[in-house]
Amino acid sequence: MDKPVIGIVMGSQSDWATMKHAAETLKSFGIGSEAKGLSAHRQSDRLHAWISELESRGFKAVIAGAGMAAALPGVVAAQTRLPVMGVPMESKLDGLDSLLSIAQMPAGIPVGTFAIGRAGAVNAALMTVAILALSDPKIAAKLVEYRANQANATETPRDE
Ligand code: RP5
Repeated sequence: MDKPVIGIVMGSQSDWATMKHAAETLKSFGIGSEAKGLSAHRQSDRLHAWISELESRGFKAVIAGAGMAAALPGVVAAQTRLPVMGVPMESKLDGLDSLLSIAQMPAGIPVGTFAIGRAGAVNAALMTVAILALSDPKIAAKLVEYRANQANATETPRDE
């Protein structure tokens, strides 16, 4: 596994059950990630310290997951020029609270916002894979292979 190039940050330990799917997806492509639990509300100083070093450490993107009043992805995006993928957690209002908190960013500071829960964590990781694939032919080839395997696996329904 190469050195981490994708940051994965979440607002709580309770988010890891969802966010681990982003880490596992990146790992399946041989892409290293660094996971941190750093709440925008509870650990704002530590969060700032972590974000402020990402670019100089060679990171390429950040996946940020949070629930409820999910400020974290926007707060991360405000402090880095790296692309930020936001993953809404399933939470008190079935995740709609998280989804709207992450998606409704004012113009100027974008957060790419994904589906609620596991699907969002997987797709956020796949989006970062696609970004890395733009400048890495090996990752691009793996992404093509992943898509082909997915298509083959879906064609013949089976018991799981
Ligand atoms: C958010 O509040 C976290 O991202 C989490 O999804 C939610 C609840 O946090 P806990 O009370 O489980 O720590 O900040």
